[in-house]
Amino acid sequence: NGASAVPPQSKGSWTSFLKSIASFNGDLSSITAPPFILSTTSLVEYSSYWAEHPSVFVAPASEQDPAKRAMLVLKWFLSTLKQQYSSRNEKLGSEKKPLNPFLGELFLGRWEDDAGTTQLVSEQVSHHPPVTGYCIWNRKYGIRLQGYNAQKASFSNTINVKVFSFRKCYQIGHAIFHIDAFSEDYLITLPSLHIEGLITGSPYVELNKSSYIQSSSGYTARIDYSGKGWLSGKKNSFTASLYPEGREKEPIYTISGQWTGSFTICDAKSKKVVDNFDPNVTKTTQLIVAPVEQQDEMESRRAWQKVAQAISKGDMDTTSYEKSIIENQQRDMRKKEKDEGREWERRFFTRAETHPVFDALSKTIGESINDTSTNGIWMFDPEKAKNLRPPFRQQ
Ligand code: HCR
Repeated sequence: NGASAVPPQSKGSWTSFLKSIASFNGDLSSITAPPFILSTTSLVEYSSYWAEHPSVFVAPASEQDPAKRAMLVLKWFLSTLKQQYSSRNEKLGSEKKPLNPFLGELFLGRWEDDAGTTQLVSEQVSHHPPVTGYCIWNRKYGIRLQGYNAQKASFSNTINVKVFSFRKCYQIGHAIFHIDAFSEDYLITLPSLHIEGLITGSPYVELNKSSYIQSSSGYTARIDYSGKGWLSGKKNSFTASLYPEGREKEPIYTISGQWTGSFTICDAKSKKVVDNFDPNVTKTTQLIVAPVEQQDEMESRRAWQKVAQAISKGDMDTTSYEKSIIENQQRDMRKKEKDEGREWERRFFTRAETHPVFDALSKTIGESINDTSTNGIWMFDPEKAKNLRPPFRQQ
């Protein structure tokens, strides 16, 4: 309705913020934003959105039929979208600017529910450019998701009140979903997104274009996103289809609906509904994170504790003071590493020369690895995960 969510005292700083992003191309973290739009959560925590429904995450492992299994992987992927892209609006009223993780920042946790224990390791593997690596696994079901991502933002150059948007925030990176029992891999590409609602101070994410899931068992899933469905007129609409690789015209399953609402999965031939999902009905499982006092110094909530407290109080002086302590420490560490001719040793990830799984699956869907935008190819190293502290040790 055009009503502004910008608090009266922040009107001026919001306008300068919009101006600075309009004339800017690149890394969002370097822009100063007014306090009302700052989040107390670091981007390294966002990896947890992948598995907030652990039972949906592990379901493919129990399906014997390869086509149905690929459909269940697609269903799980679609089930994560609301958490990934709209849960923050629901909780906080709008998208906020997340804390920009420092190199080596960690976010560790686990989910305990009907699916058993599902574990999460998320690590900031690069600061310039910002890249987050993650691995989520459930030993009982032999399921593992690993990936890393960076964002590349570009902005429209003119502030045109009607169409101003923080455009084309491409997500660079990918995820690999692995099922032990069938030695199967699924390459998942990420949808590109843009931010709407900036003018009124209530930014939110819209997904656009398409994303894919390619399986090593020979199935391709394609998901097409549209802001308002051209058939239903509803926001956050999408259509998806699952087909044998190279035979897009012969779908086995078709899916349509809203990623923030319900969607139905149909058998493409009989048109019968075979499954459905509603993120508003299926409860999420709460992630268990160690109390801050027991966390490692590099763990996100411990490291950012004072900054987060200051942001919550709206105390900008303390926010910048506490932030600069972290930044200075980081600068000193980088200098020391440079002087000693070494690089920061990532706690759980290792830089690789090639990515055989990606290379094997990416051709059909026209993806290529962009290792300069992500400061390398990042692989989770299970050996390093043996060092997880007791409650999080590999199960
Ligand atoms: C774009 C975004 C930061 C990146 C976030 C990512 C891509 C991170 C990886 C997760 O798996 C998926 C994911 C979900 C988020 O929706 C996405 C964020 C949405 C907004 C945020 C911007 C940097 C926020 C800008 C807000 C400013 C303009 C006030």
